[in-house]
Amino acid sequence: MQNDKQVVTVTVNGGYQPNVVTFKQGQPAAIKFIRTSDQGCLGTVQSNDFNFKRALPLNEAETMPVDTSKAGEYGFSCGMDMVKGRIVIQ
Ligand SMILES: [Cu+2]
Repeated sequence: MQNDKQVVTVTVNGGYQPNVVTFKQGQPAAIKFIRTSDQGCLGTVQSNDFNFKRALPLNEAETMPVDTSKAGEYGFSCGMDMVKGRIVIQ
């Protein structure tokens, strides 16, 4: 179906896996973050591009809606902006 929601799960375990997520422009999308390890400084995830900032309790999913109306490259990161991931909308 054309308007199926695109949901990608990103595992947070000292880094982001995957750390590049691709979505189709114009279709509803979200990233589901699941932090499975308290390694590193990844207890918060944020995206200035999508006006999102959320704590990530261990082993609980947090969903970030992604606005796919404009093609381009966007980012997310840990709370200190050190560990980064990319979102590609095309
Ligand atoms: Cu950090």
